[in-house]
Amino acid sequence: MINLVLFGPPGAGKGTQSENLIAHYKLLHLSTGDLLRSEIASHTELGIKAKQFIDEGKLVPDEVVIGMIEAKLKEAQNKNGIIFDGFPRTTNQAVALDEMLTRLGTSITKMVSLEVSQDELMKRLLLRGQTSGRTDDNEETIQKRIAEYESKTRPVADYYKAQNKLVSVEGVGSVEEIFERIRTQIDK
Ligand code: B4P
Repeated sequence: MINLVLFGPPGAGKGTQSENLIAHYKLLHLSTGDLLRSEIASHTELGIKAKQFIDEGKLVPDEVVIGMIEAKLKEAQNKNGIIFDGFPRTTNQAVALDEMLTRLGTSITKMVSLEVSQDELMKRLLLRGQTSGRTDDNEETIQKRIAEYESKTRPVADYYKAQNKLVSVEGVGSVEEIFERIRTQIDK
């Protein structure tokens, strides 16, 4: 099994690169951002709670996202592996993920970290905001999301570095160029 964590700040291109990776390696895609947005659209209790955090640019509490991932992991059984997109975003989530995968007799293969400057992130997300309808793609909320990333999410890279699983990829260039860089790292 190939189990990948796709990592990077908001707008780094995690969702974009996931699409190519899923098709190429036949992986199950688990995006906590997509799962949360789908809960919000369905007006579930979880969605109503999550929306308050997302609209403020804050991370949704760990127990909410960990529970959501645990429920979805069962779907991975007939796949080559899983791509975790936007999860884990805190060290607590990373520890919980390791425990869940150990119980399933598997583990994370690599974490791919997409490196993009803050100016470029802001540019991309403001552009997406013009058409996405996402309530968190406005300048004030993007600033908060980047700050939340720096304080709570960036340390997750050290967690995987300590396990010798972290690989960094330059995340600026065409979508195809970046995909080739990621593929080279995974196939090593
Ligand atoms: P996510 O949905 O994960 O959103 P993201 O970080 O904004 O997106 P991503 O990096 O995937 O960007 P994309 O490819 O779309 O999270 C949203 C919110 O949900 C979080 O803020 C948080 O509140 C909550 N949440 C999610 N997971 C959580 C967790 N585990 N714990 C707690 N809370 C959680 O790319 C962005 C834009 O750039 C797109 O418009 C794209 O077209 C463009 N782009 C991509 N690649 C490009 C390239 N090479 N060149 C130019 N533009 C590019």
